[in-house]
Amino acid sequence: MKNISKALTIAGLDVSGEAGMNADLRTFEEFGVYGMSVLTVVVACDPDNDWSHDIYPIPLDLIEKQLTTVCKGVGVDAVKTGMLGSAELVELVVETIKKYRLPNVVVDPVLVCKGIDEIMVPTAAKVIKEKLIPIADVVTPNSFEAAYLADMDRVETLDEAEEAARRIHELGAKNVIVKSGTRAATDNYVDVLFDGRSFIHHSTERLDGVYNMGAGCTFSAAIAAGLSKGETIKASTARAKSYVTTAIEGSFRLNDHVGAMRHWR
Ligand code: PXL
Repeated sequence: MKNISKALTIAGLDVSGEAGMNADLRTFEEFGVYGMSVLTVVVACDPDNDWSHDIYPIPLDLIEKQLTTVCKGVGVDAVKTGMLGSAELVELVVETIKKYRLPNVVVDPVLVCKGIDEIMVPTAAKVIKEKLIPIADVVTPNSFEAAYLADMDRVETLDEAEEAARRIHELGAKNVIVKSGTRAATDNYVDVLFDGRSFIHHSTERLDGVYNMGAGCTFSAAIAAGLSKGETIKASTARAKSYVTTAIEGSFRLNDHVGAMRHWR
C-alpha cells in the first residue's frame, strides 16, 4: 500500500473558518496528506459588534492529552504550529517537539491576529522567540512578526526583509521566510527565503479585490505538507506560494467583514 504522509497542526479554531486549523486541514487534504489537529484556542467573533473577536483558550492539560494522542499514539511526518496563546503552551509545545523528536517543524509565529498590529500575548511571544524559533526547521513571519523577532523597528523594504531573515536565522531557525503580504509598497509581493547561505525571492503580482484571511496559516501548512512528503524546503515553499496565490484568487465573501480563500481546485 502507498505510504501516506501525516501532518499535524497545533493551532486555533477560527469558527467562521477562514484561518487557523480549518485552513490547515483543508491544505493538508489538497496536498494529499493525512491531517491531524491539536486545538489550542477557539476564536469567536461578534456579529453585533463589528465582528470583533475573542480568544478562548483550551485548558493546558487537555492540550497535553491531544499532543500525546497524536505524537505518542500515531506519529507525524511534519508539524505546523499556529496560534498558541500563552507562554505555558509554547513551553509545552517546545517540550513535546523535543520529547518526541518531531521532524519538519514549521512555525508560523502568529503574534498578531485579524490585521491588528499589536502583539497579542507578549509573554507567549517572548517564549516563541527564545525557545520555539531555535528548534524550528522553517519559520514564516509576516513583516510585523519579523520585525519583532529580529529586533528591528520595521521590515518594509527587501533589504530589511533580508536583514530580518538573517537575524531570525541566527536565533536558530534553519530556514526563514519573511512574507511580504502586508508590505504594500510595490506591485509585487516578494517573500524572502533564507537558508543560512543564500536568499531566494518568490514574487507574485499584487491582487486587488480579494480576501486573504488565513493566507499565512495556509502557506505554512502547505510547506509542512510538502516537507511531510519528503520534498525539499525550496520545492515545498515554491509550491506553497503558488497554492496560496490560487486560493486567494478564488476567494469569496462571507459577510460585510470577512471573506474566505478557496482551497479546492
Ligand atoms: O491568521 C492568524 C490566525 C491564526 N489562527 C487563528 C486565527 C487567526 C486570525 O484570525 O483566528 C485561529
